[in-house]
Amino acid sequence: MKNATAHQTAFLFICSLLLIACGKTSNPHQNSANNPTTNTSDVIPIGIAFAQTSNVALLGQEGTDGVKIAQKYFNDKGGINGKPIKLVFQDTGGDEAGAINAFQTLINQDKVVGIIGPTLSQQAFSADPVAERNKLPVLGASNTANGIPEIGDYVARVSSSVAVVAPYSVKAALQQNPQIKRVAVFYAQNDAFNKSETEIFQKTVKDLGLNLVTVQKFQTTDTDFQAQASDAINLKPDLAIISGLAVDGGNLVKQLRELGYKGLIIGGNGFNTSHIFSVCRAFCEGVIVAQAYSPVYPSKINTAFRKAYIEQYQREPPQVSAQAFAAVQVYVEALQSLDKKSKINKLSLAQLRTQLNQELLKGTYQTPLGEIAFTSAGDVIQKEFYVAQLKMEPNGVKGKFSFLNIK
Ligand code: 1QQ
Repeated sequence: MKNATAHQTAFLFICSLLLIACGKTSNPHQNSANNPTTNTSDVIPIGIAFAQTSNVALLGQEGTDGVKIAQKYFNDKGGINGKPIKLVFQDTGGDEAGAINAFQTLINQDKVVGIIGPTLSQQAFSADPVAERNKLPVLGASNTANGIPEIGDYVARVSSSVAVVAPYSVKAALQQNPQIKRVAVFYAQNDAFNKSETEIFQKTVKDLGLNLVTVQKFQTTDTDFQAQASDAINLKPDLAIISGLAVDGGNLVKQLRELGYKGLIIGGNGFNTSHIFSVCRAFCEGVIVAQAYSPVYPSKINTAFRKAYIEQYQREPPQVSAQAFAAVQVYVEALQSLDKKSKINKLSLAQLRTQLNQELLKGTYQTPLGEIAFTSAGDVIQKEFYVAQLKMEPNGVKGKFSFLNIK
């Protein structure tokens, strides 16, 4: 009896090991190095390192939505001179360790030619150096903190910096209410992007001659903002500016309103997702958010992207999805032009990664974001920016980003 139990235990143990192994290889998002589909002679693997789990998953999902539309769009058009691209997904979760793991798997196991990601700047500062050391390009599609392109020669981004985008929302708030004088600023102090964004907001406020009455700090994991909201309200601000991610930022909006704050609210780039609606609901009404993308930008590729997106997801494409699409486009067009110069299947993986990095920085791309190019450091050069205001249906469940006319 004892022996039988021991055998059963051993049997179960082996089974679970097998299950883990099977689970790993049967995951459609994970291609092992032995899988022939990762061989660049059949398809060209591009790594996608977005958050699929954690409190960052909502933003990560919008990136995933955008790259999937791009994969189909560019493969339908013939891929890289006849050869399709294949996106290989690795979940970064919401922290630095998860992003580093995802990068390592994409580089060493999936043998991708380049990476798009990670979702947060906070993760990029840790994970991008891994790509730099391994000499393959990484394109940020949603990293907006100052200093991202400067991480290294292999690091670039299609997501415009907070330094460029954030001031537009302050100007739009002043356009709506020229009486604004007293400004309360809130920011998540445990996140690199939010720390970078609040510096820009605070500088803009001072440059415009407004009175910065308080700077309140919180964590992206916080749910209770009563102390910060009451402290700020006591100072009678007529504008509140929040740099946080969607869930914490949305809850702060809700609690400011519940405590009686009536003035305008600006949300930073962390608010740039329709998932914010379900957090602050009716209290989201009127929140102002600057944008690096407009769904109605008049171009052939944006019209095609928007149509495909609406067909697939039944809503307007958000900024992060458009940026993620643009990142795939940069890889596709840079690979196409590289292939014309020096047949890419003749290159070793190391050569291909290095030459692709050089090639992508040289190009000009007509993307859904408008025309983009790169500085020599790898920062995106983009011309058009926008400001939207959240408009909620009276039931507080559904909402939309309503684009403002800014002068
Ligand atoms: C960053 C960001 C995030 C809010 C985008 C998902 O801009 O971390 O840089």
